Amino acid sequence: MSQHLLLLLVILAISPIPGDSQDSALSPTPEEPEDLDCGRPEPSARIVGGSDAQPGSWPWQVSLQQSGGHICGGSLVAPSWVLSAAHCFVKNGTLEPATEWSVLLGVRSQDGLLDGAHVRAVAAILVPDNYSSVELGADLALLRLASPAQLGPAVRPVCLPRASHRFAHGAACWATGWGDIQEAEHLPLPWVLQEVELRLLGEDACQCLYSRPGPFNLTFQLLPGMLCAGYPGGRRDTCQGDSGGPLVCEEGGRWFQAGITSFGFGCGRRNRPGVFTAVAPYEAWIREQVIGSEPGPAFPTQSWEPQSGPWEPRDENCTIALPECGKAPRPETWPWEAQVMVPGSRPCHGALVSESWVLAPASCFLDPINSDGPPRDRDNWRVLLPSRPRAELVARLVLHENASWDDASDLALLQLRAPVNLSTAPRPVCLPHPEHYFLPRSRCRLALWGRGEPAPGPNSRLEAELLSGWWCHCLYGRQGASVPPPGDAPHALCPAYQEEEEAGRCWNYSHRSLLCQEEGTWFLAGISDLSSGCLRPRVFHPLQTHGPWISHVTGGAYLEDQLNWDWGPEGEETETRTCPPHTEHGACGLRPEPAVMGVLWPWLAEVHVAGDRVCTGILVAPGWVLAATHCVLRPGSTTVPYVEVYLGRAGDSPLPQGHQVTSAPPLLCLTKRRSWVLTGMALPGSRELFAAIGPEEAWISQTVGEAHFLPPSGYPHWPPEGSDLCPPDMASAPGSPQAAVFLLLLTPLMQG
Ligand code: 4AZ
Repeated sequence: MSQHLLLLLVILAISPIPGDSQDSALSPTPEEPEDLDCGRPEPSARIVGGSDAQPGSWPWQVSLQQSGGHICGGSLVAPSWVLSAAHCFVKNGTLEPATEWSVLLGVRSQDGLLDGAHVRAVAAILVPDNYSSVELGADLALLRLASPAQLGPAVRPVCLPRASHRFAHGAACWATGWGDIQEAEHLPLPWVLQEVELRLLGEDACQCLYSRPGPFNLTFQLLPGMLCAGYPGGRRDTCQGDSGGPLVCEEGGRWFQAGITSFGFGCGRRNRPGVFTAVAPYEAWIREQVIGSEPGPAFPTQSWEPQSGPWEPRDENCTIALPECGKAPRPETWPWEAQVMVPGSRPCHGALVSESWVLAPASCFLDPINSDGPPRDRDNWRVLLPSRPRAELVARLVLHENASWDDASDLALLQLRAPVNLSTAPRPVCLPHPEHYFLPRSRCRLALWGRGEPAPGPNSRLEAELLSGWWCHCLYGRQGASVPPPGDAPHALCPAYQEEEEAGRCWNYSHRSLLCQEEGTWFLAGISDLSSGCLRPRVFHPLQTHGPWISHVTGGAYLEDQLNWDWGPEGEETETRTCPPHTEHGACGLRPEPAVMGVLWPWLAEVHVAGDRVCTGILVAPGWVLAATHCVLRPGSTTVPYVEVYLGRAGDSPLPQGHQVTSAPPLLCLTKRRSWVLTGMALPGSRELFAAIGPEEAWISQTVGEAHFLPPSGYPHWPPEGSDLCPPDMASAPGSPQAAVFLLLLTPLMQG
């Protein structure tokens, strides 16, 4: 503060006697006699990435309130008139009554009123006839106050631009408001007015950014009467609650309102600048509404001659900011890989999510005996990052509030004592926004997470492919549960991957993270504690639900918009679905769509009989495989030979030499609800004739207990035309031969 005063005195001392030029810039121009002084804060006197405004610096800023709560911003343009956004007042196509609103003037902090602060009732709300929704423009409103505002140091009107006014592209302007400071994060107490410097973007530059699909695969057409301000790299922006507030630019010592905060895709996102209603094109509409009002708003002429010609330097037309996160030059080394070294325990693997923060499982730091708090010797903790000469010190540990009882929230954030310079390495991983939809078949990898150990061999960074959301949800979900559509956070992510063949048993490492790639950029998509034993596929908890918490704690993690919306030939999978019937062990008859990584038919079993014959079995319950009698028994023989059953590899590994395939595959049919039903077993020696399985229901149920039979209503509908599955006359024909089947009870076979 003292420095500022000093600077002011020096300038006054050395500036020439106040000259004509300065005076003319500050006073009303001759063509426009103004009786209302505008756009000048007293000289002494939801924004994302902004800072607290000084008292009195934005004296036209008002808060529009309903029932005593802040809803939108606005700007005082004349003693009895406030300019704001139409969408603040129009709900479901109808204008809300003016009596519900009040206007708070002359405030900086919403919880305590300063000198000059006062409230006015609203007499009328005026909205252009052609306003319908924010994306279609004309998002402005004029509020006539029930009585004029008291002008003073804390309450002054802003200048409005004439229709001919041109604001230079690239000009540094300011947005102000009490809106959210990040997506889904309100301005904290004491609600001090926020200000942020934003650059005006040219129409072409803005249209170019919004032509690239954003959240929900949306693009947006910028219309006349709109303008954009912000940065291709994002981070500084307006947000929810700032709507209706002003975007002002200083010209010739006066502040002109260039825009009204209207909307945007999210807040502070890369390549998603804020969209504002341009004020200048609405000069005529504003003048028409305030006719007869004395004094009305001031429209001073622009103090400099707008040059003719394009406003936009050519090379600025389409500057797309590239992601700063998630780039890995070689997938063998992750530049965000962080190892947290806590004395006395094994290293804990986490991921760098910003210059100063590492995300890791909270379970690494929770003391199982003294669960009240994390270990106290944090001074001795170290974080190892790639390409850093020395280990980093840890300043703070923030545990997720549900960390100790919810595996999906087993997360902690560690703040480094000093931020690291981001380069090729270390570089943070990208985090998904809550609405991110990782497409089925996304290319992913499993990485070390928590107190994991590198898997032996070349598979230590396992490749994986994401299975469809429907399949994953239903496999572990409930019968009849509805599957979250793209855009709603999924409950689970299921990657398919090949475990090391020779192990034959599942990993015993504790945790893994799931990294998925979109257009060459890696996202941290999920985490898993792999506690689901040997179940395949293992479920990963999606990280996207934690984006807001991570943003809140770190204030600057790299959340990145979805980069890929290419569904491929399978088409969009947007229809809401419900899950098919379940056994107590999960869904039966579900087949991943599209088929991936060899798990084409997850219930198929290779039944090896007496070391040389092979036939197909069907997993009908955990521990039970159904096979045709003729496959297991030799004709005329009644002794059961030595039988081995291989699960989860049907068809994807070559058979050993000298084996013969004994029977045709069983007949499966697809039901309306997309589960597959075992309908028939091949008859001996035939590839076309099947014996119906239905009559065996009672026997199978009794023996197995847990097998699931579909009720008759769930019975197969015939697959689409052109499909050669399930010939109806054979599968359902009355009098078809009865299936002769064996049920094989499985016992685990240990491999050397
Ligand atoms: C809103 O919801 C809103 N980042 C306002 C501005 C922006 C986004 C949303 C621009 O009021």
